[in-house]
Amino acid sequence: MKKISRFETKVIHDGYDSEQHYGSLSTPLYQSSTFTFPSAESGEKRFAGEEEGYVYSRLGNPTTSILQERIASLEGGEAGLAFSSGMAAVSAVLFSLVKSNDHILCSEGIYGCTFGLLQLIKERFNVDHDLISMETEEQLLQHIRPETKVIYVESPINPTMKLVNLEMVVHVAKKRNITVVVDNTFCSPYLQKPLEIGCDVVVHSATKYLSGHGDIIAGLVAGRKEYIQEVAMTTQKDIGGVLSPFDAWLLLRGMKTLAVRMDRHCENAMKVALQLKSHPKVKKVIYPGVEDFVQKEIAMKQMRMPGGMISFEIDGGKMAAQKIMNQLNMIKIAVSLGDAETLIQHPATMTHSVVPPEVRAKMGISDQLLRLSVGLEAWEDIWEDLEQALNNC
Ligand code: LCS
Repeated sequence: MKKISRFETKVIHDGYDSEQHYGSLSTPLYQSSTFTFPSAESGEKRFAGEEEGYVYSRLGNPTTSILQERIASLEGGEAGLAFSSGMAAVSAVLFSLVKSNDHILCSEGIYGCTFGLLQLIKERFNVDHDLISMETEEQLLQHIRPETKVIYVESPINPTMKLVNLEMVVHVAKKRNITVVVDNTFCSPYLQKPLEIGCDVVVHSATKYLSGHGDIIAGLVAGRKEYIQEVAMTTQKDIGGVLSPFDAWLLLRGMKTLAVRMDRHCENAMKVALQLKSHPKVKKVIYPGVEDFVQKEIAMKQMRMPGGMISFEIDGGKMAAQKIMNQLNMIKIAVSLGDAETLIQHPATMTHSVVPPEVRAKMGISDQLLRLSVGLEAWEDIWEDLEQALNNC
């Protein structure tokens, strides 16, 4: 097949050739835990890596392989790997890159469970970390130690929507042989491609925009072939957080509409953000698409569009935030994001409740911050629901 270069086409076709599967238009689902060998000798060779072929679905599965090839192609990586959750992906990547006494430099603001994982590996395995805002090269250099092995970045950061200048991070890391890992969950490869900027590894909670339908928990990783193979045969194989073939199949199905969904998420979010900004009860709207977004230049440089996530603050602390959530009708109160349904959550008591209050404050997560995952409904319906909730509080 002729090599395809446009994202909207790649997301539907890459990694799959129907002619090799009896012409099946839909990706076949190989719902099998194990694979038979034609002979004992063949089994021996497959275990020794001397013969191509599947062995056991924790080590590889044909449906999952299609998904892995697709995410690699979309992110501009050489290879991809699928996991049973975003956290399985994040932990497998970190465990593959650090050992005791190493150090991780991390963006100040990360998903609550990633924060929890960093605490765990510090306490149990003596891998230290620092959370820093990563605003300047000087600040990064001040915190890099001889034992720093990884710079771990979320951009946009969950839930504060702060950005990290990926080009700047790569510039600093490359000279020092430090691996740059980017959690690209909030953007998806349609909006941002960290590997093309020079970052080394991309991780995803594919539970979110990539799946898009709120029906699976999944993680994906993309990067260089040699590195991905090493993770596949070490921290994935031996810890075991692989994606089930059925969930790989659902994810492939969901991903086909990624580009059209992201266009609509972004369009809706822009309109809702502008309305929120003009409402007297809203103190602050944090959305990379609005004119007064402080890191507008970085957004324009590294993101195709501003995304579907908005954070906003109202007056009155936790009580006021909860009151607004309880007033909503169509918009659902739920964690997760990137689904067709608009979701609202309160980071201080939900996704980031495991982060100590003083660290939350430093990250910019106040008790009156609300996070909105703008869905695919008519934007007027999303806004009317928010407006009536704000007016009635
Ligand atoms: N990375 C980011 C940026 C996330 O937002 C999440 C989950 C993960 C990794 C972990 O992925 P999972 O294992 O859940 O697939 N974020 C969530 C959130 O903001 N609300 O609910 C889950």
